[in-house]
Amino acid sequence: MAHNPDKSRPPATARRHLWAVLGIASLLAFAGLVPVGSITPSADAATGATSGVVCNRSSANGQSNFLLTATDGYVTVPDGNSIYMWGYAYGNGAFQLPGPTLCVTEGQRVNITLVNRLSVPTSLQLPGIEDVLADGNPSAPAFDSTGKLLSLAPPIGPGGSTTYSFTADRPGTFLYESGTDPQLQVQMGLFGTLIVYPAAAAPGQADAAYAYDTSSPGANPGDRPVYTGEPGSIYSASHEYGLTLSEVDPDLHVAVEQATGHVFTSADYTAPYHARYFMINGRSFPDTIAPNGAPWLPAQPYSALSEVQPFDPAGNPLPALLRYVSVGVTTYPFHPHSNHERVIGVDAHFLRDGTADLSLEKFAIVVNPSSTQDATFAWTNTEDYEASGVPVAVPETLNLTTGDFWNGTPYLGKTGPLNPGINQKTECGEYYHVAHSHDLTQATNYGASFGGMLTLIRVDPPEDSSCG
Ligand SMILES: [Cu+2]
Repeated sequence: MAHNPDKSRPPATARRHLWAVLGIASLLAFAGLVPVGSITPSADAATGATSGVVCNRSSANGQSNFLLTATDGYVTVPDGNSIYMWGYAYGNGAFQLPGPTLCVTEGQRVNITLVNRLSVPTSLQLPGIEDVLADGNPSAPAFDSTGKLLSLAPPIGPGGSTTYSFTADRPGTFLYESGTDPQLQVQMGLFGTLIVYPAAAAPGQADAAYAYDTSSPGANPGDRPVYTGEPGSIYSASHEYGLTLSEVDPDLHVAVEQATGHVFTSADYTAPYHARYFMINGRSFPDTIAPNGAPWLPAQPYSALSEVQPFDPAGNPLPALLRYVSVGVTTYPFHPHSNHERVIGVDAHFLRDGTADLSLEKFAIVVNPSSTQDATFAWTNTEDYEASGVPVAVPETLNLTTGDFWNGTPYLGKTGPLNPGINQKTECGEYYHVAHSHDLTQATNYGASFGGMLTLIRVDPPEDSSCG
């Protein structure tokens, strides 16, 4: 398969531009903590939030019905490159990466119709979901006449469609992805998240039985558990985030784009596999921290920024929830700076043995391919940053280039005069921790450090809820 490898290389000018944008903030970021200016919010129409899970719901008569279209499009990466992808559109809408997050309630019958607008056969598989029907028949693997596996689910030819039906019989975080030649089609972008919420506490429903502490003045009727009947899985419903980890070999994508006249499969790609881009929610840093629905990322709608306020037993007692999904070909050791995260569930199973709660705090959230993990996170100010400031040396003003990601102060909850010529900074007094793959070759954009599978955790001062 002949293709032009130069097409996948970002221009040098784009790489230099990236460095200019990141500048001093990146250095501070890897020193441990980075204070940044506020990002202009672009409110998500569905939730009103600038980050966090954006649910697609389509529930009627106790069932959830979704339409997905397998199609193609392009995503952008921070070095200026544009990458050909396949992906799932919501309904008849536009291509997006990752596919739309589908939210259903435990016990519901779920029907997902997949329309194939690609030039190759495809299908849908839902790891961990049992008794899936495809157009009313068991969704079984398909083999050719010699017994070779063709597809993990009945393949849908170009222009065709299939409806998958199943009962969401347990809550948790699932993924959906291509079941046909997945080593190629998932790499190309055919993946998304399925969230099953507990029946007892569906989104927006209060459920006193799960209240963290009903005597607490901070008890929030919107708080809910990840897992039915598991108080250890309760989180703040307004602080729920999805982090889908993936990677891209751009040469492979060029080869697929340029293939014409035959069905391109993973067997046709004989060049060495070499991932150059590493993504969270289909974005590479610094795009990962842009808000949901950022207009300059039309095909990559999901932010990977997490937003919390300091833990407070009275005012903010509940942790945030991070739903990790991996669709890569390797294991990603994802490390959030600051406080550890508590892994409470793996592959939509709460971690327990009998009566023993087996959830555990982790330095690195190690997410395996085609696997999910649920982790809770509460930020406690163990270093007393509010009093002592961030432990990085602030450069002299003469040595400082003030860019998009520097707010002029290293202190949480402190605001002050703006640097000369700087407007609309230091709006919230918030600051940011880095969270990234601890395999630092994956925190890169085509080899350039401080990119890729890297995002931020935003900590807002407790007294200013309007910035949360
Ligand atoms: Cu780090």
